[in-house]
Amino acid sequence: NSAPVTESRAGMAFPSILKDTQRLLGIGLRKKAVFGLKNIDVYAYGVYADDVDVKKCLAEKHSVSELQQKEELRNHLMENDIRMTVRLQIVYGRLSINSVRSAFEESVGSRLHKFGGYDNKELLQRFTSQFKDEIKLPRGSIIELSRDHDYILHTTIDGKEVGSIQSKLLCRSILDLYIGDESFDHKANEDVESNLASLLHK
Ligand code: DAO
Ligand code: DAO
Ligand code: DAO
Repeated sequence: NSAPVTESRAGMAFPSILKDTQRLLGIGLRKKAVFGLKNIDVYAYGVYADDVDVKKCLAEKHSVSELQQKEELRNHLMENDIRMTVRLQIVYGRLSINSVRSAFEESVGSRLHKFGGYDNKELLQRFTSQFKDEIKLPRGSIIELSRDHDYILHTTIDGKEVGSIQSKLLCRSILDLYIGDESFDHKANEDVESNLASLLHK
């Protein structure tokens, strides 16, 4: 089945397959409280993983019984060298690059700290330096954060690559925002868990 899947709350449609072999496993919504007043829907996101990599990894490294727990499947996906993409589709059309930078430093920064155990300012700056002032992100813009083999993170905006960085820590931190235990939207975690479980039992 290759029909797009629509995120029901923001009404954004996600292709069910990306880059030929990456399958949509879950959809979520990133909200943000502004001025402590109201929540805005900032972007909808879709999490994809390469079918072949997922199956290979599950078959080679672990027996089914070890990975019966759905939560373990989700962690397994984040921890291993599986090609994955998080596709962000902008809902809030008035984002400034400064607010993107500061949100990034806060959310990604907290994960770098969590997994790296130290402040990784240099890595953070290498990444945020990709965010040039002239970038515009109107509603409907598409940002893809794509983890390739060997933990290379490629960032594209509307299909154009804006940078790539090799860092296992950065890849892990980014994925944690979207499908980690304290992700932006637990709905995405549940989707990913049940879709992985069904792939495993196919
Ligand atoms: O939030 O409105 C929603 C729907 C979320 C469903 C996400 C899971 C879709 C998995 C489909 C795989 C198709 C190949
Ligand atoms: O622009 O002042 C503002 C309010 C919006 C803040 C939203 C911050 C979240 C940004 C993350 C976007 C990543 C593409
Ligand atoms: O929502 O807090 C968050 C995390 C945002 C990560 C988004 C990365 C965006 C990278 C490209 C932006 C280029 C201006």
